[in-house]
Amino acid sequence: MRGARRSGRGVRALWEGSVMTALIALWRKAFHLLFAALFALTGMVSSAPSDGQAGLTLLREYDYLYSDGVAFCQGLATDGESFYGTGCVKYVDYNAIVKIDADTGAIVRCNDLCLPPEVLAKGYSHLGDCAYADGKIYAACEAFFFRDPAVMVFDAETLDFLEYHVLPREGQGSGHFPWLCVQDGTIYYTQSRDVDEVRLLDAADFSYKGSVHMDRTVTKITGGDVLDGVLYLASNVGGREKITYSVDLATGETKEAFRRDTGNAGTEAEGMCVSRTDGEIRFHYLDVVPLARTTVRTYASAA
Ligand SMILES: [Ca+2]
Repeated sequence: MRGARRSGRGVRALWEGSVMTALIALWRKAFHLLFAALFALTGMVSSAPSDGQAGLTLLREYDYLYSDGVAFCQGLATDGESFYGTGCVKYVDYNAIVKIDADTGAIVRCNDLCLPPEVLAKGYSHLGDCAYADGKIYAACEAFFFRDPAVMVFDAETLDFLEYHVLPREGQGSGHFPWLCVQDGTIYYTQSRDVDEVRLLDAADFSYKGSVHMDRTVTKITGGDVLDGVLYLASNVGGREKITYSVDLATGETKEAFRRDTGNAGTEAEGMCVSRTDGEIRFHYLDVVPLARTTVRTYASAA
């Protein structure tokens, strides 16, 4: 009897889930047409972005209208072959994870409403920057009132939700948890504003490993990734030019590494990731003009 009740609920949840997915698909089509018409009428709102001023050369950009780009307006990760993106719309409990062909920019898979109802019920609403490691996507996630921020884990192939882990109390700080990255079994993260330390988790059991003190304070940090012992932090301080900081993880020395002209003063710098393929180092950034477009920009580094 109990089993029958459970399966009845399961069928209803499945039906409700497919109705929601169909509604989102319809919404997406309608808004795609609307935005395409709008941009055709008004032309591009951005001037062409130029190269990073200190050692970044723009190689490629993939541009998406809001109807598609909302699904990855927060986080960006790569395994070398694909990009992975995370997105959310606060207050309406919309959240998503996508997989993008890195060679073409085509969205090959999208999991709308990727957080299960029991996780949403705990107040988790804001997916931030994400990272790829060992076939999984890890994403920073904040809850209402910044209580108990958690790492959400997804299968990188299916994009299905796997599990979540609340940050240990001593590593929660202000509760702001905008981004994370994973490198050699360690999860790195910071809070968003007035950042003067990098916090570390053990990726195996999500226990707190301590922090690296930075020798200067930076702010509005929305993404980060580690390369060769250096943590790169994307900042969303206003204006069309966006700063990337570097933090030497051995000494805490923090410097401005790059400035990028995004071509639009309304751009928000969101998630980022760094990749190395055949010795070629690439910096990838997610630039979002709210309610308009999401752009993935790839740069070569002279460093
Ligand atoms: Ca990332």
